[in-house]
Amino acid sequence: MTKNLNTPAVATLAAALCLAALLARPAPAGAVTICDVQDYDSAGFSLLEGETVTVKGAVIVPPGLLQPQYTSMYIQQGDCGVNIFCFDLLPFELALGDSVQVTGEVVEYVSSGSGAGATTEIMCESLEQIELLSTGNDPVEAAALDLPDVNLEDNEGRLVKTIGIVIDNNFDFSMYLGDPYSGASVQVYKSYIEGTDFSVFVPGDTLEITGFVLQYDRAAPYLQGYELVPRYQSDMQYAEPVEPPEPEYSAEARLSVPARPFRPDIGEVLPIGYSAPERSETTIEVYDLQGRLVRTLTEGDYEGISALPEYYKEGFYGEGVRGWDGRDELRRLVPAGTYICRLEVEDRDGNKSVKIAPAVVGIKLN
Ligand SMILES: [Ca+2]
Repeated sequence: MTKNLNTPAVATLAAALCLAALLARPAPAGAVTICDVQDYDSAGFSLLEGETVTVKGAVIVPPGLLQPQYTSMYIQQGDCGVNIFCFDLLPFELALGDSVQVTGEVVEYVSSGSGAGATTEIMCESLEQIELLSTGNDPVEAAALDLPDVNLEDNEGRLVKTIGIVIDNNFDFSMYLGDPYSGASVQVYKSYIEGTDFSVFVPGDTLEITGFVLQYDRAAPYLQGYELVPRYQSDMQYAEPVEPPEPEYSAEARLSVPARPFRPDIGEVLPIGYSAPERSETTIEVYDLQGRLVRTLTEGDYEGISALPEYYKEGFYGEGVRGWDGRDELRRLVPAGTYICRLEVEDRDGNKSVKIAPAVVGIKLN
């Protein structure tokens, strides 16, 4: 029996919802979220480019900090921020955390001269389009990002913070923060007015920098050319050196055995590749198709080979290659045929994982 949705109760609920919608304060025409404004196409441009929208957000870069002669500020809502630009100066001050509502046209600023830019702006036509909704709020907390995750279109206009090492600089306008483990770097750029003094830092300093992400890309598609812009000197703090990242192991063990037959009778050895979580107990065995244990490869015929960098190896037990020479425990050559390699791993928490793969012992075909 199927339920009939056209019951009086459902009809009453729908009517109540309609009434609630009518009673709610109507949203301004064109009301969208800042994340809607920052949603982008394959060229890196806003999907709302050219449209007039109304957004709400909290001030993360107040007017007056970037440009003295215009109103240029950044506001953020959720994980998305955007530049607000007016040619006129705002007649009132705004503080960090103030909540504002802004109406304006979504513009992708690209310099007609250099073709560079692609920072998304909401351009207001009159200052009446900027309305202060509330003041005295807590400032927006900067999102803590790993350095390689800063240079993304998703972060443009947003307040973020990251830790890196000063690796290179033109201390007048910009310096570079690097991540020694991934090789990624981020350009840190000076805010337009007095802002920030990079000359107090030297290469090798580890800094945590808070700032908004600006884009100054030089060619389409506009998905590169990001700069991290600290607003104040206090946005740049000395920090502890970055720890090497935890090696990424899958929680599961992996076993890899070549599918081709190997010829132990002429001295070939089958390389059995495996990996396992750090410091786990690892056993590799070979069985015949009747389920009889043929050989335990607890002692590698090959040395374990780890492709990981040196600093990962400490305490590391379990990625590498074991060789099977096609012999049983008594070192007798096994008959040609199919065998089963079995990897059993028990991690530090006692979780067991078993993987099997076939191995084929071949013979010379006349
Ligand atoms: Ca952009």
